[in-house]
Amino acid sequence: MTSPLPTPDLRAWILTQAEAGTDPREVTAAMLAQGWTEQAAIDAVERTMREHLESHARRHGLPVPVPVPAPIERNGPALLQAGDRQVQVLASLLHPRVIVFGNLLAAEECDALIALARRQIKRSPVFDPDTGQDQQHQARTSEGMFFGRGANPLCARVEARIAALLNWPLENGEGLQVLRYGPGAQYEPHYDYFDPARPGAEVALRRGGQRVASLVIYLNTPTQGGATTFPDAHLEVAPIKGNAVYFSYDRPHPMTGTLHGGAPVVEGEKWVATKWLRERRHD
Ligand code: PD2
Ligand code: ZN
Repeated sequence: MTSPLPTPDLRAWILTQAEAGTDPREVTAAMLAQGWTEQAAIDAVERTMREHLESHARRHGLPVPVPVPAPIERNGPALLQAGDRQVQVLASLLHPRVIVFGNLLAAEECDALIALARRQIKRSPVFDPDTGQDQQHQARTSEGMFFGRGANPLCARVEARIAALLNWPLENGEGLQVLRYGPGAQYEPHYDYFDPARPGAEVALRRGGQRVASLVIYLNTPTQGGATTFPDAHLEVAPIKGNAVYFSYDRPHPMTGTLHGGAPVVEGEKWVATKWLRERRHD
């Protein structure tokens, strides 16, 4: 059954509540008191917000926002059951949308991923937005490799766990990328989405659409340095073995605030596994 459309007055009231920062649960509760069913109220609020964001984006010549994984709610549980593993929510920032997860991988899983990746690792290419090809680049002095999705039982287990944690289809995920940074190696600040204005984006977007979120999993703890930095948020996430930093971007635009980089490793080495989530199936 389709839900009734909100009237212009109701839309205006929903938007006023959103601007005032009212919890959406309070908004739907007030609608229930007016005789709306719960599902119809949720649909009306979501529709109003989506249409408002879309018309705002169009008026300002910005890309239209798309759905992204939303793994946690505000002030929600500190522990999440992500398939076969209990994961901690260590920190959460609303803008840019960044979440730090603890205990995503067991130490043995981190060690095993490093051992599997080590055999195939080479100097990391960077996606070239002009050609759509991967190229060697000074901005990224790490070495890396990609596992195809489900390349081995460990990757398959980790992918299923990530899909459960993020509540995002497993098929929308790229294969895991493993990077190794030696002493002094870094990854200069960049965005993970494909810049649609660059000619190379078309090739990348054909397979699964845009990237909408990233999950950088720390496979070891460097002795010093190697934080993942978010310059716009003045945030540094410390690389701790088994933990992960998640960030989402609902449109390919700097307004998402998701500029991020890998700070130089000062002592020791740093290993990460990055998972990128697409809008659609990435086959
Ligand atoms: O290793 C990191 O901290 C890092 C930083 C920025 C990884 C990536 N980007 C990435 O894999 O895109
Ligand atoms: Zn990145």
